[in-house]
Amino acid sequence: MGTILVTGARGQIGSDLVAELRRRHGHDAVLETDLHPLPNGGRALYEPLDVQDRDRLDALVRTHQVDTVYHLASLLSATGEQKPDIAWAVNVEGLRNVLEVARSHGLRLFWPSSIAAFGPATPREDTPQEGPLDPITMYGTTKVTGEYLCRYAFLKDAVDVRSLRYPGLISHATKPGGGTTDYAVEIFYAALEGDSYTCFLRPDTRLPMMYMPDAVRATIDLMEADAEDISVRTSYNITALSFSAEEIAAALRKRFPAFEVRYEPDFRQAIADSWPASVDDNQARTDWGWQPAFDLDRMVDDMIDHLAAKLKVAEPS
Ligand code: NAD
Ligand code: AKB
Repeated sequence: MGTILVTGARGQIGSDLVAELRRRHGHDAVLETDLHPLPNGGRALYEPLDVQDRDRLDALVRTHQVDTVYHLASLLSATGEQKPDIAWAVNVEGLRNVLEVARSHGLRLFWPSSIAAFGPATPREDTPQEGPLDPITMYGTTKVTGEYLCRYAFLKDAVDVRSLRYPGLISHATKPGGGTTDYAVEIFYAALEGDSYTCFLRPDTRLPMMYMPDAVRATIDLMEADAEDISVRTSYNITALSFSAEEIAAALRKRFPAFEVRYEPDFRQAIADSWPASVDDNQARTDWGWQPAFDLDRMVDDMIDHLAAKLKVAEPS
């Protein structure tokens, strides 16, 4: 087996995905890459890599005998609206670099899309696998472009590239990196640290979400599925649960009765309003057996356990 290279490995998903890949395959089987050199040497197998630098990616693939890439480097939806040129350069040109290196070295590739690929013309409930893709953001535009670039690479050059349209992801290891669903993580930190929380979305804003252990398992399951079972070469819808901002606040209030949440919607409200509230992921369930494990209550309890330990605060009763 060759080395697994992960781009954007120090981000919210990468930090959990790398840990799970190393648990399964061994520490030295996974090469982490991200923008900046590590502050201390550490034991990590790590190389700085800007995905806009195709030659360096190619050299790393050769040197480390890479056979699989999880390409996570990206700007997210909120940052993408503030820096649209960089979002296009990193998300689209970066993906083109990775696809070209995957083609020339025969690599297997995972690349994530997002619910941000959808837009106002899409049915908001049970958004179908094959619905219209009409994003209103630069981030969503890069995701739709990316989906079609992946399918093109598969059809034209037989690149084995697989993809999931992740919903908003909730995790405790690494804070989220500038998205519209970040509130659903920030709200846990506020509750555990004894603060109130000011939410940048309206209380009734309902979005599809997933707990990180489910997302990591879905990602690896998709990559391990038999090629003949993969019928979607743009990107698979997947989801686990949908909740509104006031529903997650209420779930937290069961454990922190004094927890206060205020609502001050900002520019991210329009982004959230253009996304699905729930997603139909039957194609993923049928093709490769996708099944989430965490519902809202189980996720909230697990997040609280882990964050209490991380922040060294007492768990609520
Ligand atoms: P993140 O922002 O937490 O991490 C992204 C990482 O990419 C960061 O560590 C950053 O340093 C790195 N990066 C940025 N520019 C780079 C460049 N030019 N070269 C190399 N690295 C660069 O993002 P994430 O949440 O881990 O998301 C990973 C992928 O999953 C992205 O494609 C994102 O669009 C997608 N996704 C995430 C979510 C979510 O809720 N987290 C939902 C849907 C899709
Ligand atoms: C974001 O909010 O930008 C991401 C996503 C759903 O793609 N979490």
